[in-house]
Parts: sequence; C-alpha cells; structure tokens
Amino acid sequence: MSIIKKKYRIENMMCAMCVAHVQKALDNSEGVISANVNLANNSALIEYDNQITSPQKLKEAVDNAGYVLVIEDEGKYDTQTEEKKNSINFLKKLFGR
Ligand SMILES: [Cu+2]
Repeated sequence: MSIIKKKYRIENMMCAMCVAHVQKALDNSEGVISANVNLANNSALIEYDNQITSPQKLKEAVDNAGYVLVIEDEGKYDTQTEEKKNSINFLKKLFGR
C-alpha cells in the first residue's frame, strides 16, 4: 500500500456547486483517502492509494462529473525545470556570480 498526496489542476469549476460536484466525484472514487478541492486555485489536493487507483482513474472520475482533471506530463515538467535551471545559470554567468 502506497499513499500518494498530489495536487492536480481542475478546469471548468466556476462556483461552490462545481466544487461540491468535484469533491463528491473524488470522495466516491475508489482508492481516494481524502480530497481537498479549492476553487480559488482551481486545484484539488488528493490523497490516494496508488495500488487501488491512479491519476488516470482520478481524472476519469472528475471528467465524468463534467470537469477536467489535468495530469501534468512528468517528462514535460522535468524539461521545464531544466530550462529554468539553464536560464538561472545563464543569468549567473551574465552577472558574473
Ligand atoms: Cu458551478
């Protein structure tokens, strides 16, 4: 059993009712231990058992409720981090530090 706690972006939420829908979809989804849906940040902090469920299944639950759970592309994320590092190094060189 492995518990994962991860924040996902949720699209299409516009009011407290939307939040309640997403919250319910996640709460009713097998393997979800806790979900904290946040309208202001358009996000959901989800704690789940990754042997029972998966990001893909969480996405299906939210998408079926009429909203969109965004699964970040891990590879893409790494590339962005790498790019950021490179530009910081570039700035450091530029300022001679
Ligand atoms: Cu709404």
